[in-house]
Amino acid sequence: MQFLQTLGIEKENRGVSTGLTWLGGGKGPMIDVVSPVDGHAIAGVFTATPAEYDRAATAARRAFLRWREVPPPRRGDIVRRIGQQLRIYKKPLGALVSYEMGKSLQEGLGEVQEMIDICDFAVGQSRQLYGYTMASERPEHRMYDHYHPLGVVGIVSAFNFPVAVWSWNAMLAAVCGNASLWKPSSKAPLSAIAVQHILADVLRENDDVVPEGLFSLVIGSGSSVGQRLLEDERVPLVSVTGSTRVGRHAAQVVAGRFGRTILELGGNNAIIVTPAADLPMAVSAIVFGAVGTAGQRCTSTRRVIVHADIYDRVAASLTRAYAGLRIGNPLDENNHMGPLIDTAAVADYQRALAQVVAQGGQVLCGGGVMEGPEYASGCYVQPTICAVENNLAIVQDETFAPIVYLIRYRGDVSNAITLQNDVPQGLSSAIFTNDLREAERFLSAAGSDCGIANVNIGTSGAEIGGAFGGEKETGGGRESGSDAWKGYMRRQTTTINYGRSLPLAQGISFDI
Ligand code: UN1
Repeated sequence: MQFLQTLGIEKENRGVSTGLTWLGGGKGPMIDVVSPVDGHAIAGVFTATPAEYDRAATAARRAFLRWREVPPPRRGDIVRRIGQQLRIYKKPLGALVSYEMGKSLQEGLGEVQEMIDICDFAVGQSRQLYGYTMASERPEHRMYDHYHPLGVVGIVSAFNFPVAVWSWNAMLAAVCGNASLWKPSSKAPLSAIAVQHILADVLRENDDVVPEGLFSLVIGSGSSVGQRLLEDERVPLVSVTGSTRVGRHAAQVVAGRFGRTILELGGNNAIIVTPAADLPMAVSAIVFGAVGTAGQRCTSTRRVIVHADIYDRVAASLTRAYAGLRIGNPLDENNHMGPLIDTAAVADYQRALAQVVAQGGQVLCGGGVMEGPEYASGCYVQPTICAVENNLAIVQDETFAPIVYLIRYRGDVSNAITLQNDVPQGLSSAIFTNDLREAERFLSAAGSDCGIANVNIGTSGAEIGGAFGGEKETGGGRESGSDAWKGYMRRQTTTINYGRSLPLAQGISFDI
């Protein structure tokens, strides 16, 4: 466990930081972080007291007031340095993510790569905070819009992407001139502490431009720290990744004070497989999408909607592929899938499977909890395939586990699209087909209703260059690429009169 030392993780860690200063010397309750990989206690984290939360939020607000005046490309230069630092620490940080929350090492490294990628993206963005220039209807007038920094951005991240989601938000927020205040999941706080340590050199070497508080961290429970953050008038935007239940509460509290939210909530992502699909490709995509991160990505493949003519073939290929999956320590690169986050998640997995059966579905393969010395943490489960109808209550719900539902469709691709859209969530979706008409139908206005719609690619593993997020109960927010940066700024419309008279818009005359 050399990576723990490399990343500055100690037996007991303070859980509040304003950058170079650590607060939280042991007054708040302690979280004992246990690895789902081997059940060992990794380290303890002291959570924030209300007073410590307040100090961090005050520091973040103060940092914003200075940082907003730093020219954006100069801000981008700091983000570039953060990206460099992440390159140096990619391996140990990827390993810690894997050990703390259980995703495979490959995916842990991929998550850190996602951080590096968003840094690069944000550096470029720092020179491109474009607004439009509009044509004024009045003579000798000029009109344009201008994007200004917003303030402190609250970032509530989930255990499944304990570091990447922070970076999508924090790096864009930073180039846009904002400070950020990060509340990571209390199920994966060590990865957040490690990131804060990784930033330290950059902050120290650039303390002439980077104010203390620019990247602040507050670890604590949802009811103490989380609720405080949602209610905090100093935080004009809160970006929340988590369950629909958490997001609905956050949206209401923040809207109650006219704050903004960016919500990235549950998904119930489907892959449609039509008779015109390349089946081996479709099967690979389904397996990665369903078992990657042990089915705990928001974008995990939860439903596979297959044409009746090829249903049996797809079911057989999938079952064969599942039989070859190796489950075990995710740091061992021979394994495909690691554990779930904790034993409560295992109980959810078991409960969901019991409901599948009770509601008339069928478990085709898997369905059990792994036993044996390698699985002593009690968090390892078998990846599972079920045959179901789309309208079962359990299928309409997001279960954060490696359970994939096979659903049959008949006739035209529009029937598959109807099934795919017939769930409350709307994050990611995909179709496997080599038929242009089917693909374009799926992408059309009458097609997928999700924020992400892929052709011949699975539902998970989006690149950072596109806007990430979804519709309906997924919350409607967009993070990461495209023009998601605009969500972190306030738009100002300016009209300038360079003439000698004062014509009114809409031709109104008003003489005094
Ligand atoms: C999430 O699960 O919250 O598209 C994020 C993906 C990753 C991000 C998932 N790039 O699967």
